[in-house]
Amino acid sequence: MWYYTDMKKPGSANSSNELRGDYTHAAQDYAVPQDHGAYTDAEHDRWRRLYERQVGLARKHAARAFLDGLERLDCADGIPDFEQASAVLSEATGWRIVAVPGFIPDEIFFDHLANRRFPVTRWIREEHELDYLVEPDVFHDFFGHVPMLLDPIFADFMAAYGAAGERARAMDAVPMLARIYWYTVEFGLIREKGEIRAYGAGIVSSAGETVFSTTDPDVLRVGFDPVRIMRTAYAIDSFQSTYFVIDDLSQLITGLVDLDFGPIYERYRETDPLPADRPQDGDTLIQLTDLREDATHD
Ligand code: HBI
Ligand code: FE
Repeated sequence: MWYYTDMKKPGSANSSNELRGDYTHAAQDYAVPQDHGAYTDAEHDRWRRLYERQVGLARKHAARAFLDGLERLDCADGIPDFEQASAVLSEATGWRIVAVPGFIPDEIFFDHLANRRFPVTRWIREEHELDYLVEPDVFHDFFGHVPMLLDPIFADFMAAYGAAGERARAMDAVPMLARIYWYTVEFGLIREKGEIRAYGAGIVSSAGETVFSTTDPDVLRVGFDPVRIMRTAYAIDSFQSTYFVIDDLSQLITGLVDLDFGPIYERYRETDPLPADRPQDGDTLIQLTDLREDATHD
C-alpha cells in the first residue's frame, strides 16, 4: 500500500522519485478531466485482466455489498467511463466520481468525501505492477472503492468520514482519523453467514491480500472497536497483521456517531500507537473455526 507526505501542488512539474500523476493541469481541488478516449487498447486490456482475476476471487471472498455494487457498475470490459459510473452512483446514493492525478492532500480529500465526490486516479498501473504498486491507480480506486459507494449505509459512512476531517485537522489528529479509514475503508472485514468476507478496497483490489485476509488461520482478526483502531499503527508495505471485523455495515455508523472524537484525540494523539502485530486487552478475537460452527446454528 502507499503513503505520501510530500504532495505536489496543482500546476507543479513532475520529477522522478515523486508521485507519478500529471498535476500540471489539475484544478485547485485537484480535479482533472478523465479523458476516457485517450486510454490505449493495451491499458483497457490490462484493466480487463486485472478485473477478471479479482472478480473471481471477490466472488469467493468479498462482501455481498461489494459484489452487488460491482455488478451494477458493469465495468468488466475496460477502464470505466467516470461519467457513466457517476450516473449510476448518483442515482443510488448521491455520490459521483471526480478524476484526479493521484494522491491528493488530506484537506482536499476530506472535502471531496464530505460532499459525496470520490476522487479516482485516472491512470492505470504498468504491466509489471499487476500484483503490487505503491500509489493508488484507477484499478485500486475504482474497482476497490466505487462498488461499496453504491451501498446507502456505506455511502453515508464515507461522507461522515470526510466531514470528520476538519476537526481532526484542527486538533492535529489526522493520523488517528486516518487509521479509521485504513482499517475499514481500505482493509475492513465483515462477518457474513458464518464467513469472513472483505469489503476494504485495499484487500479486494489485491489478489494476495484477498485470500490472505479472509483465510489465513493465524492473522489477528479483532472485533470492530473504533478507539482501539484509532490507536493502532498499520503497515503500508506488507499485508496487514491485524484486521478489524464488523458484523454489519451499519456498525460503521452506530459505532462512530455517538463517539466524541475530541477527548479521544486529546487523550491519545501524543502517545505512541499500539503495534499492529499483537492482541490487546479487551480485544474480541475472531477465529475462523468458531465462525464455521456459528454458521451451522443460523
Ligand atoms: N488521496 N487520491 C487520494 N486517495 C486517498 O486514498 C487519499 C488521498 N489523500 C489523503 C488520504 N487518502 C488519507 O491520508 C486520508 O484518509 C487522511
Ligand atoms: Fe484506497
